Amino acid sequence: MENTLASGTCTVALPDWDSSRLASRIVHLGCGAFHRAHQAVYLHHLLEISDCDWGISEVNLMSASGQQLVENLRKQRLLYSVAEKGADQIALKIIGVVKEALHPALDGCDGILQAMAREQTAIVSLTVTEKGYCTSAASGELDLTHPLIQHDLSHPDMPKSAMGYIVEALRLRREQGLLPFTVMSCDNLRENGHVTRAAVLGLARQRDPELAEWIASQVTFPCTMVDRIVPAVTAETQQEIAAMLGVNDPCGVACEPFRQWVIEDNFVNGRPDWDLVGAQFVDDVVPFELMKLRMLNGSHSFLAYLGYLGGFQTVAETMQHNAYRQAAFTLMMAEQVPTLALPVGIDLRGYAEQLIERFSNPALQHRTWQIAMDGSQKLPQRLLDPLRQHLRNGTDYRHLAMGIAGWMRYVLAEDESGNSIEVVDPLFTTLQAINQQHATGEDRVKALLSINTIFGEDLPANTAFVATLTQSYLLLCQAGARAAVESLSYGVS
Ligand code: NAI
Ligand code: CS2
Repeated sequence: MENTLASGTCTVALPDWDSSRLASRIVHLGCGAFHRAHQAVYLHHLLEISDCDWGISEVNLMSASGQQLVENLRKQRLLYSVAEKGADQIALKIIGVVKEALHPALDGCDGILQAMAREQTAIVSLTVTEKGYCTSAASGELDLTHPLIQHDLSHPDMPKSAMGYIVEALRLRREQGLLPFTVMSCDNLRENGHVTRAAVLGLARQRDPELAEWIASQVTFPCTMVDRIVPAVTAETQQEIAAMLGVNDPCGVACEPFRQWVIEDNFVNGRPDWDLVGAQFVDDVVPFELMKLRMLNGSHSFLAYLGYLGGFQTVAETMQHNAYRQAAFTLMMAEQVPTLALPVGIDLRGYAEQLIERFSNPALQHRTWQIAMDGSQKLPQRLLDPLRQHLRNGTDYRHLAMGIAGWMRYVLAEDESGNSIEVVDPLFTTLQAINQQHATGEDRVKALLSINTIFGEDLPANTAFVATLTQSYLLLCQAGARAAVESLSYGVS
């Protein structure tokens, strides 16, 4: 990377510090596209304007592609590029915050646990996707039957799950008399800090109640709201970055220019001053999280299922269709906003209008298929929590019902032209069994509603909801996604 950058065609500056300035004070689990374009970018900007020495030890716990990324980072002096793509402008940055990159297949469990248990490690942050917490999506409680958790209970010093690594690293720190670290989730879960705490304590209690007590009293788990649309990297993205850099960067990512980070200011062992570069520290993140999960992610999932079924490849393409754009806005304003309670001064209409514009960014190529992934982990916080509020209040929820119907039709794994859909979901086996027994009609809706880790016990028992959902589902199957979205025609203008 070094040489070609020097002779390259772009005006991109390399960071004017090298990794010797950095101490690895943050261990980040889940060095995926989002982390590289969000938390790492905030820290990069902080290093640009201050003499802070916070660096990141990047860890991927899973997959061959995660290992490949770690190997590639090492090959390019731990530098990589981020392309911020607006509708008609691109800004490219070379990010210089990574101090080391680790993977269990390269460094062993020990290498990773040692990094987490080093005295200087003050924060362990996570973007391990919703499923990485091994919890039930409906209740947020640790799933003790989860295969990774079962493994970690029988091999506690050689963990596989993110939760197992955190518990074992905290045990080592306690044994060595070190301060604990803060555990900071940056995943799209409701009350992500509370979910992480419940999962970590759930596992620790099974291992050693005294350790669990120490964690409960010493470790903090701040909630965060994180936002930046970062599509999965494609060959096209890589070519585009290579054309700007004059060199291939297999670790490069592309994202939108917008970024937001709201953080509960509750750290036990210090933290960077991220607020100097645009992050917001608050006492209570939950209202911001709910706003983002329901308005942004809720409408993203709605657009993903119904957009994919309607034949649209990307969110931006879907947004060009008037009925979808109108439906996304009405979903936000008429069905999500009434379920929120934000501090005074937050302009939710302005937020919704900005989301419509962000979703319409043609430069992003954010695939509906990508957002549709892992729906069993996403529906509760995006569509089902607000729906419950409407059921309690007796208010209208037809867009939410159509979004859920969209998921039910999508996981049938066959599109409207009879082509197969590659459904990616940790509950795929359960979904497949339902597809085989109940491919159509009312029975299918009932069978899917009986997955209680998604829908709980209350929703399948609510006859009014089941009737509305079934009606939406049948309409969607008979008329197709585009007509079903058009049928939601009342709008907020
Ligand atoms: P990605 O697929 O690029 O990266 C996922 C990361 O999670 C990889 O490092 C992978 O090794 C790790 N991972 C996956 N399953 C795991 C498991 N069971 N245990 C431990 N690690 C696991 O995805 P990306 O785009 O980085 O998104 C990750 C998460 O970040 C999302 O699920 C979401 O919660 C959050 N996020 C993503 C945004 C985006 O636009 N991409 C924006 C806001 C939040
Ligand atoms: C998306 C999110 O993939 C998805 O499910 O809804 O990753 C979305 O892009 C981010 O939350 C934006 O901050």
